[in-house]
Amino acid sequence: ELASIGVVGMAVMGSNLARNFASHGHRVAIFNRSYEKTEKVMAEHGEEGGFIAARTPEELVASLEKPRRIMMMVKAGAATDATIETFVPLLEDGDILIDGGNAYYKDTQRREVALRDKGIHFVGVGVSGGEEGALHGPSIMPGGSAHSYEFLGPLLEDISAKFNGEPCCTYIGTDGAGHFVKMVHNGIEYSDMQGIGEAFSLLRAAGLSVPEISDIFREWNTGELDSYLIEITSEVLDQVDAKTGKPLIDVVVDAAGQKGTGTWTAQIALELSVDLNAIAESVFARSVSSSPDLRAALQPLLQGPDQTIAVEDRAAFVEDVRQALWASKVVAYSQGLDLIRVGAKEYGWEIDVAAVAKIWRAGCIIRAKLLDRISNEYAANSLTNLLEAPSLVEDMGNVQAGWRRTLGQAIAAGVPTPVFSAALAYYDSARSPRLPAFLIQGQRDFFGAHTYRRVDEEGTFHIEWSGDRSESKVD
Ligand code: NBP
Repeated sequence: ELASIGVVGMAVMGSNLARNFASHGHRVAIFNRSYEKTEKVMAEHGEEGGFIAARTPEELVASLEKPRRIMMMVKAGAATDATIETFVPLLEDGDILIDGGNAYYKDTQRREVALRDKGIHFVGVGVSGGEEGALHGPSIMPGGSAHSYEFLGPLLEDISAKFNGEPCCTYIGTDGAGHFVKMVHNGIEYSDMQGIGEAFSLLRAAGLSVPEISDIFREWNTGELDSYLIEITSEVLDQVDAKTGKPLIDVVVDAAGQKGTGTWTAQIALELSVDLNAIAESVFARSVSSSPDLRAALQPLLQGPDQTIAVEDRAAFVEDVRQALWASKVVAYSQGLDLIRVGAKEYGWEIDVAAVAKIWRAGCIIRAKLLDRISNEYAANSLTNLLEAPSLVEDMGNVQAGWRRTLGQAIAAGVPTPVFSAALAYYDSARSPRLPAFLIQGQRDFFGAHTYRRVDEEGTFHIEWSGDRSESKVD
């Protein structure tokens, strides 16, 4: 009996996805560059379902139904190109080659074009949810041709996470759209994590103990902030180090790593002129954390307050911090979704933002109660930006006083809050009737004759700054 799908790459993600397909009753052919990993999967999990262990790429291809569906789960970059080179000569017109790795969407666009010329559908698929998600149901963001989704979609929807019975998998758009959306998902993930870190810093600066803060996060997880990342934060905070008896977090080096998707999100935002400052700050926060030379040079020198916050009403302070975290999260999501809107326009993708928010409600790392609300808001209203949603306008209005109080205290105490601060700057910029850009335009016209526009007349204007300072209409 032929297999419905092949999975290439038997490291943790590929083997878990293959097991997920098998546990849903699909026959799966598996292959890994080095056969030992395939053997290990067969030895440990071969009984779980219908696996075909292929020793060679030719064996894998021969074991698949047509049109063939082959999902690569290999290291992003050169490994993906090498795997494509291995399989393409063995494939036929109409076969579907899927890249489920964390590819850069521009690589996906390049690969899609190259394979389209050979009659092969190349489908870049964003997969989120880590190891557990891959095994029990990830959130899946497929790109590629709409035609390929007809053959592939049902299989992917089958193994995806479900939210109220709805699959967390939907066709995103052509070529690199799926990987683009996955990239933005990861950017949002960065800001969610940094925002939680900032809330923690503020609570600790106010003298709360780690177990007390863990309880606060657990409590927050029952309300508007309900999310996977808040939930696991409590668990991380509860962990006691076996060697020292201290909270584990007190012995973990404060240098955050990254693999690139957050950086790509910020880079593309710059490229497409989208204000993504909250997410970008979360990328920079990781950069500064992992700059030991800079920190060692500056930490003993720079002066400022001692990073403690004197709190009279603890409950009120905790509530203010909660509001600051929630508001910053809403801003970061609105920025990420705005990048998707602008990216879609740039690349000609028809991305349904409500559907994207829907498939992020379960399975992925940023799954959160807020996403259900966001998908409903997008479905019910024609929104350019999430912050326009009527119920969010109201709630952001209600929490902004607490958000400002939190930042006032953070700044006075010297506690760094880059995401909370950037998000508030965005909110205030967006609500400003006038931004000081008029002054920048004046300066640009002064030194470079870059011209300016007037509020009361069409056209572009220039002042003879070094002459009689008269205004002329340029066009
Ligand atoms: P890795 O990213 O560690 O990749 C290991 C796999 O790549 C192995 O199967 C390895 O084969 C294969 N490979 C390499 Br390395 N170089 C190769 C080459 N030149 N030709 C063929 N195969 C090659 O595995 P992973 O952590 O399971 O992740 C797989 C993909 O899923 C990655 O793109 C990752 O970014 C993405 N992803 C990961 C997560 C997560 O939570 N880990 C979540 C979402 C997406 P070998 O055994 O022969 O060396």
